[in-house]
Amino acid sequence: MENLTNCYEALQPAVCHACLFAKGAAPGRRFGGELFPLGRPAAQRSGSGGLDAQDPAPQPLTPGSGEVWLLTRSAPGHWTDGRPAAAAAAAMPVGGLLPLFSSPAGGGLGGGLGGGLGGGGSRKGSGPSAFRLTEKFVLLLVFSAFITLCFGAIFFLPDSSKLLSGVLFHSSPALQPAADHKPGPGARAEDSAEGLPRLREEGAPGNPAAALEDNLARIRENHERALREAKETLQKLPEEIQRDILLEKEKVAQDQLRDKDPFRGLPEVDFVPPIGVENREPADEAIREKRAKIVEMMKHAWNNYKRYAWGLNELKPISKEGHSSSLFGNIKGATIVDALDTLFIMGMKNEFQEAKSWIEKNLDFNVNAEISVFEVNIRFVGGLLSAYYLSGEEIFRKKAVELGVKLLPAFHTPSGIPWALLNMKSGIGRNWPWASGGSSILAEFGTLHLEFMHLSHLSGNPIFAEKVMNIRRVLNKLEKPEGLYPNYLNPSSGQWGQHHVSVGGLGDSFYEYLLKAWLMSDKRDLEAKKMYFDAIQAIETHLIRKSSGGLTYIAEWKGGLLEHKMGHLTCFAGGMFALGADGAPEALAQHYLELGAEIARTCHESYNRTFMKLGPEAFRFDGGVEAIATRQNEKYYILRPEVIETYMYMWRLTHDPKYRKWAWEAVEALENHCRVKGGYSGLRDVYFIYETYDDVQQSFFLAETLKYLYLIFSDDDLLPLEHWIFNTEAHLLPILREDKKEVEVKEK
Ligand code: DMJ
Repeated sequence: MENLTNCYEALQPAVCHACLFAKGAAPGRRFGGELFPLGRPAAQRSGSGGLDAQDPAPQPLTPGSGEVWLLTRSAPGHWTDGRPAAAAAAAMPVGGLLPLFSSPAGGGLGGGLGGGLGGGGSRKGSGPSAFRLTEKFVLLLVFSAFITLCFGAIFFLPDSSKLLSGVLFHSSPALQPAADHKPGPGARAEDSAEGLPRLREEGAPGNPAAALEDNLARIRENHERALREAKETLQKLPEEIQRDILLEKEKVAQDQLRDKDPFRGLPEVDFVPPIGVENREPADEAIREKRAKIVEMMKHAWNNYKRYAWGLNELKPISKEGHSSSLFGNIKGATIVDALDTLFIMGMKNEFQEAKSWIEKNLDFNVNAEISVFEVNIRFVGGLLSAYYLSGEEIFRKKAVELGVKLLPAFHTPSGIPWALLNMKSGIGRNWPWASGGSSILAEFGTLHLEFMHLSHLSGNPIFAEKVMNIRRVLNKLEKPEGLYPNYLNPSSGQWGQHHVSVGGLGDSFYEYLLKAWLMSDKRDLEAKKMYFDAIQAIETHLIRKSSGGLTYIAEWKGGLLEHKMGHLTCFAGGMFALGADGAPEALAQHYLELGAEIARTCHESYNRTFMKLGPEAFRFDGGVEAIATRQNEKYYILRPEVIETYMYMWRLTHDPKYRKWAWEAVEALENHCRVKGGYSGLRDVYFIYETYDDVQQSFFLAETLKYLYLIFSDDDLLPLEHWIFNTEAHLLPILREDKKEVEVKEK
């Protein structure tokens, strides 16, 4: 804040003596009721009484603080001390309207206002405070204009970021605007928009100056690129520009036409019975009991949903009514579709049939409301595909393809990178308003691949596969900063937005889908494999760190600077590293398995260090803490699966009993703290000794959390990993074999 201080200093004595600051006020002097000090006590100020933008809201003055006093304004033209204007004016002593004049002789309030304050009445007190009301206002106006100019210069001059980092925050290696957001309870939305410049603790490892230089170079590069593009456009004749626009429009219109009616009906397919769905009881009795307990939990969640929220998206287990999230527009039945495959594999046959007949009669996609393309894809398309592959019931294939077609207009953008939000009736899309310059989100458009490949497979129409392969083409053409994928990509320009990188919210399942695209293709999609291993190598270099207490964590990267925070969402990565280990270059296979184990351990610690033994939404490794949430708004747990998901992969891949032990700890914690009469609820603070419920039973609790728990206490031949891929919502998709087609598409 020093530049503001300087700016203020420059005014002295001409303006500052007639402004908001007063040093050395007489102890105990106050008049006419309460006055409000501006900012922190003088002792905490830096420099010479500078105005600090981060000062808290005005507080009543403590006698003797020698503080700056600011009167509040109750109505235009009326400055009061918090009482009605008239009363305040009547009681107003010397300088009462602007009591902040100090004597040039150094008397300050104590001197300049001394008589007035002491005498408590005369407006015409001694000293320079005896300005007339109008003069005071003129001075105030001049001062405000000057302050506005100072701020204007800082924030609106070109290249203000340099000025800010160089002047305002010159003690910090670099400055990042923080805009970390995530839509929806899938918590792509859970991070909040802070939108303020934020200091980072650490620059590029070891060299903050270099990180700053890098940032500046990047800014320069962006400016130059924009200039180049503008120049190119300017060099074109107006007719050429016109033609380009027309071509662009035509392309989008053609796409729209083509996607409108991609089918004249679904081809017949031969259903190939699924592998590994015979559900044998575990031989070990203790394990059998544990598994039975998890089925009982599923029944509790399902029955309460059925009882209080049937047909609606989710259940509010405390209020015992339905819960609707805007992520699904007005599509209904999220819990029903999300739970289908869990019901199936747990052998809850009647419930599965109930769900199926609800879908036949009620699941309707002709909704005139915006939906999140990502959420609808992973939960609804994924859930329907999975139900089809498990049961062979045609209705699920039909509904999945019907919904897939409805999602196609999201791809009508100049680059083919889909919009985040789509009105399924009008086909109009747009992006989250908070996302960097109108960008689409990596974890959203990067998490369509598996489902869309299967839609093409089951419909015999390549259009879905083309759409997602085009996303990959766009990504592959772009240069990646340090080999990393930024979370934001502008669908119009096809260029990156802000250079924020995360393996948690906004980035997470993009990496997951690269790995799984390769596995799901029966390891034939070598491009996906390369993209995955290149990406995680860059992640390891730039984002993965070890705490002083020996915990490995994945930080977030913002334009070259690290934020030492790991989200609950990021915990899925333990399972991902372990699952991919097998395909890694030989020397690295063991390393990736160990990395998976390390992440699992860290995430377990994040659970273990809470009162509830359930993990917070985000935990930090700075300011003297490790794996602990420090901000109130990061202490919640919304029945998320990621930590248990990682236990599941680690159990399957290592059979280390500690993963079953940790999974059971989670079951006990869920039962002790999240289970209520009306179902299961998320918690607002996992460090607090009493449960404060968020009153939502998330649909992914049934789709993922309970399914992964069930698998941990089942034998490996239930849904073997060599045959099945779990989408990011834990829905099952079979590996697509080249030689042995699971589904034979027949021409009609
Ligand atoms: C789920 O919807 C999916 O796992 C998604 O990929 C991320 N978030 C939620 C659960 O936390």
